[in-house]
Amino acid sequence: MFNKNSWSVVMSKSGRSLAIVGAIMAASMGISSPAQAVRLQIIFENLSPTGGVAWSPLWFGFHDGSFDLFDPGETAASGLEFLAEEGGSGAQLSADLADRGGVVFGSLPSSDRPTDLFAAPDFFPGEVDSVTVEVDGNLAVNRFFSYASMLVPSNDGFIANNNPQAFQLFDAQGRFQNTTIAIIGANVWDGGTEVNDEDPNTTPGLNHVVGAGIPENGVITPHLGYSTTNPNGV
Ligand SMILES: [Ca+2]
Ligand SMILES: [Ca+2]
Ligand SMILES: [Ca+2]
Repeated sequence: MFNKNSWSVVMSKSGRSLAIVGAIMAASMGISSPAQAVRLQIIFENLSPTGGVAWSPLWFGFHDGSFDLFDPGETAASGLEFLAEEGGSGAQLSADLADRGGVVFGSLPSSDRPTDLFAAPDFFPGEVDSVTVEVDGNLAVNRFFSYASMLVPSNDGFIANNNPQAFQLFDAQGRFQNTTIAIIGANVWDGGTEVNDEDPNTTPGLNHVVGAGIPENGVITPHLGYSTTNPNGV
């Protein structure tokens, strides 16, 4: 179980601009000609310090640059809302991407390890796992990479790329671009869909009940970090 003092390390205001909480890397494992299938390894590492935050399985997808996961100041779409509130595999995001013609999408869970704080496919501090995917569609069209993951524990905290064209893993000719994405505390968003009461019953990673939580009816904003005055005392 987390305690308040330990898992506020990364999200404290003083640390938000400094702490690197995660990194995603994509490396080519087997390149053929640009028009053919490419095998990639996607690596997700939680760089939070001991006692820091965890992350739900990493959702990822490839698309033509038009698949925009969210906009700050706007209401979260249902697929992102579910991921931000419940974690999970991002199945609805994958379905949405498939509808838009994306060629590869999936979820990277973390392995069970003796050091895990509880049984979950979440990335606890220091954990690194990878998945191998084959991108066998039109690389020049499906060349942009997007990701999303829930902040654990939280009501509706998440990380994801706001700019759908921020990460171009293949250039216009389909040639692979080695990519590392560093994510810091200031890059964490609040989904605006659930009040941050940080009650264990509404907070995945604690004593969570799926679907529980107080509707926030808000918009996506930068996450301000864990509350230091919340009477529920996560
Ligand atoms: Ca694990
Ligand atoms: Ca956007
Ligand atoms: Ca919220």
